[in-house]
Amino acid sequence: MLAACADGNFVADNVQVNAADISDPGVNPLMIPELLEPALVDGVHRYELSIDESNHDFGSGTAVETISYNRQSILGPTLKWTSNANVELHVTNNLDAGTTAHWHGADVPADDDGGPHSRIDPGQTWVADFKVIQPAATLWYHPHMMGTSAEQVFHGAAGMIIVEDDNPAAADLPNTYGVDDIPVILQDREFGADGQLSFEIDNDDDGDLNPDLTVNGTFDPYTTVPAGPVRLRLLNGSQARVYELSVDNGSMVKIASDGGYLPSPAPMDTLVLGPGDRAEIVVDTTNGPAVLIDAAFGRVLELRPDSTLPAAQFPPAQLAEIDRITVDEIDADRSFSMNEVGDGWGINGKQMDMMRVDESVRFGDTERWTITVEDGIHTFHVHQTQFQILSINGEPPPAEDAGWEDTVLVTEDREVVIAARFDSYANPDVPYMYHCHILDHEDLGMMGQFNVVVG
Ligand SMILES: [Cu+2]
Repeated sequence: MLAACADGNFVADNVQVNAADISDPGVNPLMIPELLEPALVDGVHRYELSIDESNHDFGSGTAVETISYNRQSILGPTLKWTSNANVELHVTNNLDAGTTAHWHGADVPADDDGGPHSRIDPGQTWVADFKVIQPAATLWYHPHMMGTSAEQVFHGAAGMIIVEDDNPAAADLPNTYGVDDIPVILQDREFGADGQLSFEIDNDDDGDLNPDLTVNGTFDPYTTVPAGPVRLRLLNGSQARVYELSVDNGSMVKIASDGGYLPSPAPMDTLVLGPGDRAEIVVDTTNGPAVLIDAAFGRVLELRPDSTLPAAQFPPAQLAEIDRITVDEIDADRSFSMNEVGDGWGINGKQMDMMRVDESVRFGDTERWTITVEDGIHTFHVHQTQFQILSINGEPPPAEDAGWEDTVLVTEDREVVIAARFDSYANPDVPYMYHCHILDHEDLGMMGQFNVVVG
């Protein structure tokens, strides 16, 4: 069971983990996924992706069977998108099983979103094309195949997306990929006696929690950074694990939530990151090695400063303006109750049915959604839109949660009210998903469909 208190204690108390002592140095150099810049074809930013079976050494010397994109050993390349660019993503499925490619956090048309309806059969190529209409942010991509999302992501099918825009704040932030701007993809995994990955789905309240932490597919990593501000793009790509992160021997400020920059940097002691969530933080390594710590696993990542590397500036006081959604704007209300249904999980008493559209949103409306939990711990993720948190247990969100979000942690003790503007795209025929991003729960039915229709 998971102890989920209103004041934020999300550490599972019955799951043994292989924890790393923070007083020891990190053991393995952090793998940095390659950065994939687009090819420019007739003014369109074109990306070629394949999803493949692969092999990866997590640091133990064993060649472990994994799934990856573009023949990486694990995970996928980090895609760099530019705001206002027209992009075209070609995804070829080289697996023996069906898959999809979902752009998590991206505001895109429904038939380009890569949800369960956009199945890519083995040997087939699927093309998504759209304009990037959102500001700088850290997004990610992963399979969203009906019933097998957990298994494919657990085996390594996930990658980061970095959206860049012309916000002048970006120039004042650490922004050299892999040097002082570091992808940090957190995934817990379980290995069998043969050293191979051991996957299972768990219908427990908190999903399947695994005993070994991997960061970008590396056990117990360190990375060499400048002495000064270092930006970490945190992505919880785990099956079910919630992380409670802090920094030893360094300060931490949060500069961005799921959908982009906060209005100003928010100093934090502890940052809770649920499955599917992202946060960008800046850690100060001026005082020597700083260590990112998780409450369950101990050391996550050691940042080892090298004073011969040029240091960036500390974040400016102003990062971005956020147009807050006000109560006057609300056109419609909906409620979503996350609960057990049969042997699995559901929303409002229903399990996912590909043939049933659960909610219909009028194009142009601003909606307020109240998310409650009957049993368990969940992260509520909405496709297509970035929402704002209006309240947590009736209180306005703290500064660090007052930006744009697409995924939010909800528990029996944490009722969340969100609001979103559905003014980007309409399509009466292809729905978007809302679901729990604990992948066990998603695959066990905790998902629904909404479409956005004109009129
Ligand atoms: Cu859930």
